[in-house]
Parts: sequence; C-alpha cells; structure tokens
Amino acid sequence: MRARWLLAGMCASVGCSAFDGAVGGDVEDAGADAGSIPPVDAGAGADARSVPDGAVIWPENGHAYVVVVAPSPVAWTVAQDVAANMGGHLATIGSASENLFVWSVVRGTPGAFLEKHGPWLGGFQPADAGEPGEGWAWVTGEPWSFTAWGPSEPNDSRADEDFLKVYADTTDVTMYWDDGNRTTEDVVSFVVELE
Ligand SMILES: [Ca+2]
Ligand SMILES: [Ca+2]
Repeated sequence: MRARWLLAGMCASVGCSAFDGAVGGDVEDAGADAGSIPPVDAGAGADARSVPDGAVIWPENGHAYVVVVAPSPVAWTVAQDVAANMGGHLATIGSASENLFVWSVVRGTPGAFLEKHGPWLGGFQPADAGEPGEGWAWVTGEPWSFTAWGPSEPNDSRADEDFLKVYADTTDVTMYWDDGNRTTEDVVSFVVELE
C-alpha cells in the first residue's frame, strides 16, 4: 500500500475518470510476497529517474517495473496513457529471462488478477493485421521476437482481441500471454516499465 501517491499523481495527469471514479484507491506494492523468487531491492538501482515506490529494478537492463492495480477494469489504451504519464510505457518483453523476471513481480502483486486474467503488457496488433497472429508489435517499436503465448493463443476469440495481456495461473512456471480485447472487463492491472 506504499504507493498511494502514485494513483493520486495519475489522477492529476490523466484524470480520475480513467479509473471510473476510483479516486484515492491504493496501488499495491509490486515487490511484496513474490513467492519463492526473492524480490530485488528496489533501492539498489535508484538513480536520477523518478522511480515509483514499489517498483522493482531488473539488473540486466536497469529498468524499473511496477504493477499498477486499478479498482475496476481498465482499458489497454488508458493503461498505456497512464504508463506514459508516469514516464514509462506498458512493459515490453524481449526475452525469456525478462518474461520470468516480470512474472516474479506480477504474480507477487495482490489484486493483479481476476481469475487467470492478469495485467496488460505493451503489445498490440494493428487493426488491419491478419488474425490472430500477424503484425504484433511493441509500443516501443523494439523487435517482436520472443513470445510466450499460452496454449491456443493468440486466438482472437472475441471481437478485436488486439492487445496483449497476461493469462496465467500464479502457480505457472512462466508468464503466459493472451490477446485480449481493449475494453475487456477481465483486466484490472497493468505493468509499467520505466527505462
Ligand atoms: Ca486480434
Ligand atoms: Ca485470446
């Protein structure tokens, strides 16, 4: 609960309607209780950036990652706007090791899941791309190379499943991905990466 100021800051920058009136909600601490994987000391990588309380530094790239938990479903586009206003972007996953690291943060974050539906990530699919697997890209423009799609994903099973989210059980050994609809009611969190 240490990151309460974070949501207040979002309200100032993107408007509290972004979270359907959830003014003053608490943002859960991403570093807490990450199962058997010991959390990295967020202070270890502290530098001139404005790193949010609760963020965890991945030593391999020095980036900070924080899972923001909203009190109600949040659209992918809103999540990306909030991430940008925090000075970052929705998390982009370039390797299996980054996927595992982010998983350690995500699955240790209380409230990040509705059943197996986890947070938004920074992948998307242009509207004119071939379904279900063509054209996927990262918000940063970095190469779309590593993937961790869950079984039978991506499947575009509902209309416009063009946005990347986590769909996994917190006991899974890795973080499985799913293509989700931008406004799905299943997603209440997102992972912000600050470079
Ligand atoms: Ca799709
Ligand atoms: Ca899907």
